[in-house]
Amino acid sequence: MSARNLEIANVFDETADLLEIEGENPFRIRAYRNAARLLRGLKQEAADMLAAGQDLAELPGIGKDLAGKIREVVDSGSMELLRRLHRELPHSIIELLRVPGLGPKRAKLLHERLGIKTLAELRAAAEAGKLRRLAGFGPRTEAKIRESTAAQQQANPRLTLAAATPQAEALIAYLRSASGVNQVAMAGSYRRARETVGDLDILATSSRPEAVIEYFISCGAVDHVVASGGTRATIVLRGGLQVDLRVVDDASYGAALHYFTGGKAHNIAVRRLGQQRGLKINEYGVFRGERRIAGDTEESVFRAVDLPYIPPELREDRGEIEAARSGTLPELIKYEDLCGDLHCHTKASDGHNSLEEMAIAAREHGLKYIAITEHSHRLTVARGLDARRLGKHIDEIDRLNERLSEITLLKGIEVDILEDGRLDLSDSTLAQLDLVVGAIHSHFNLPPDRQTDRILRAMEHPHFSILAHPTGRLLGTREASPFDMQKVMLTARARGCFLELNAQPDRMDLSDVYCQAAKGAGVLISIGSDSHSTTDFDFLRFGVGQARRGWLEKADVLNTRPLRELRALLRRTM
Ligand code: DGT
Ligand code: CA
Ligand code: CA
Repeated sequence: MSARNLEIANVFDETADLLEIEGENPFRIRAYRNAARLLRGLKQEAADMLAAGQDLAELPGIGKDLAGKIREVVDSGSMELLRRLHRELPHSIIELLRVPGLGPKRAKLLHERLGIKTLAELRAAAEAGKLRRLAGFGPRTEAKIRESTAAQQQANPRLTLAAATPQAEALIAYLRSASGVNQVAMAGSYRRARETVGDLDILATSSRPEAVIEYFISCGAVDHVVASGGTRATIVLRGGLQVDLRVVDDASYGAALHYFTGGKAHNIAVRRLGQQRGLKINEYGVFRGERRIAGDTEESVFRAVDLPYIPPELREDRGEIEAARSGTLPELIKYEDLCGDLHCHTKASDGHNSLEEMAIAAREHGLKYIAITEHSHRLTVARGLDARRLGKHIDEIDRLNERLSEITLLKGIEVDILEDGRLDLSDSTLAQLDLVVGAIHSHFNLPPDRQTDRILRAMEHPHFSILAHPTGRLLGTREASPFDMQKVMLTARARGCFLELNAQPDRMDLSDVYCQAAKGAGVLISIGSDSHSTTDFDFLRFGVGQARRGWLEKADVLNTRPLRELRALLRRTM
């Protein structure tokens, strides 16, 4: 399927906006806007007109140049000019354009005068009353922007992967039981294991798509149907999560799965490889002229452009295509590679279960060891342990270890990193433990230099093993603390310390990009559930998903090591 008029119009409008921010010639900008308007009103699909051999340059206001651009979008789904603009302008500026009342002119002004590049900066400036001072803004406009940025932050809250998972799994199970359905798969950001999802994208194959769509939209969990047609539907579930379903033939399954898995940038790059080989790639298959030469499986799509299979988590156009081409794709870590979990809590601090309950749950999750890491006493809200209570807890762990089989409890602590980089317990107290997990729970917004020094100083302690949830971000609530991550990684590497990938759904901290950077810096990652109850070990799977997005292999992750090897690595920090 080629791009529809509406899609082409959107590409043109966005191009016009970005050209305007760049200060392009107004005539050229207007030409794109006029063409977009024309396309929206056109009775016939431009793609069909092209297929019928019509010359689009005959349309009013469409010259040869624009006709060529329309053809480019029809064929490739995108336009080189727009890609160039995207490369040149920061992504956040492009987001600013979507704020009601903020056209390209104003966005440009904000950027030039106030240095505003992101929605967050815009919101802050509006709240601080800085906008009204700009020519053409005034208090009314400022108030409007303040409202719409606040609303925008709430309007489409992205769901954490963990929050979307039960709904996704239930829908997949529901669709599998539809009559006439052959294959069903999740696509989109969910399949790529992004830490949050905007909506769910499901793909099904059937020779009777209408029946499948009908069945889908009558699912009990549906709040309302946004749109539904012969082969596609969009619904909103009770609770607000939107879901797109597409139904295709089995012969198109691989191509459609690839297309709807995305990410967009990856798709564009793969399509371009196809073009270089004279192939057209879309959600129906890989075509040479009219003939479909591949598309029943994803492997066949990749093979058509001379690539090996690329796992979904890597499909972000962050180097995976080059790596695939040169045969250097990572062999990504799998859940089964995990041997243990080095971050969990019990009732002794703010967890909900006993030591023994946690140990048994961990064993049931296939783990061979867990580290018990209660909070330290500074964190009074979490009933943190002082040296005396920690001593008693250690004794209890020793006793339990004697009784339990096939699971080992390691003695740890999640010690607070104080504002000046000291730790909340003395070195001699920490020396009794198997590992020390250090964490920041206060003063998240120190100036970056001081925050960096604080973390480096904490890591210099003789018994510091793992930096927990390094950036302190909470998805949708708290930004990452600004500090010099590169320095922290280099120090961790020099000290033999580790960084955590905290798998709590709203933390997922480190991010995928930082995981990849840690790997590059030669620092091992500890995937920790930060469990506060027996079911929280389920979060580890999302941690593994994030690690895969960060290109991590088994060898890059600390807790894939069998206990003996782990102890040897930890001793270097203790
Ligand atoms: P999300 O929903 O914001 O978490 O992110 P995605 O990646 O799931 O994005 P979504 O739901 O808009 O689209 C799912 C996939 O479908 C996307 O990753 C690539 C593909 N796709 C959607 N719209 C377009 C499009 O206009 N052009 C191209 N090339 N691909 C698209
Ligand atoms: Ca999606
Ligand atoms: Ca979608």
